[in-house]
Amino acid sequence: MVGAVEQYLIDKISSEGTIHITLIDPEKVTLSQALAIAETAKISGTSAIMVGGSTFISTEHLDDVVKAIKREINLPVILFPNNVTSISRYADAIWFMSLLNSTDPYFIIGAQVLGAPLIKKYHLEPIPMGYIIVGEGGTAGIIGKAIPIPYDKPELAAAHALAGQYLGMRFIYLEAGSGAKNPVPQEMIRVVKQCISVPLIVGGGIRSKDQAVAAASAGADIIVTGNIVEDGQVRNKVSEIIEGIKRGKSQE
Ligand code: 1GP
Repeated sequence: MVGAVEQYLIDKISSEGTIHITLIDPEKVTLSQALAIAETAKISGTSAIMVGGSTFISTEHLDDVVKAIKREINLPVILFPNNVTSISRYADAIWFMSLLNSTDPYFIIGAQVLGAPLIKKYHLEPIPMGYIIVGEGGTAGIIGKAIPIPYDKPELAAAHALAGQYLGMRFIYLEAGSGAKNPVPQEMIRVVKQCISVPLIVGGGIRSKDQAVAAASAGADIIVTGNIVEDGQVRNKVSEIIEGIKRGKSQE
């Protein structure tokens, strides 16, 4: 069943074309920094806040970050978990994600089995998503024991994405890894997008308006940026990226 947050994302994508989501890694920010990022990102036109990181996190700090964001801004907060410890009862929804190209069954179905009862107990909205690590893969690739799909093998990314869709996942995420030197190339986005009919999320290493516009025009429905909001230039950067995406779409 499609829940309220998922419906909100779908409606936004159909009315605006590509949308932007801001990722906050609770491990990298204090409470007040998280709040400042979320507020400025909202003003800049971001559509939702994702909270999560690739490594270790105290659930207490995660809860505090999510609560603070929820108190201050009225955007959906979606958890982006790396493990069962990344579940906060205070969020609105959670990407219920499987790392499709992991070599470890724990990241494909194990953590999900452990987390599912907690998600039910907390009344979090699960949004089924197939997660595919590409290119360098970064920390997420190492932690998730993935075999990252090389950028020159877009057809392999498309096969993974289609398999995810056929398994019932309602979003597909192409992840280059946070801070990746090179974001997902246009060709890979294009080939994957042509193959699937569910919304495509693209993230990792997107730092400039041009990179965001390139991803949007290749077919990304959702663009996620994280790192750029942690360096104190959130307003300029996020506004620039969102304006670029919108302008790019209106010129198509
Ligand atoms: C990481 O895709 C996200 O999971 C965002 O990456 O931090 O490089 O923007 P950046």
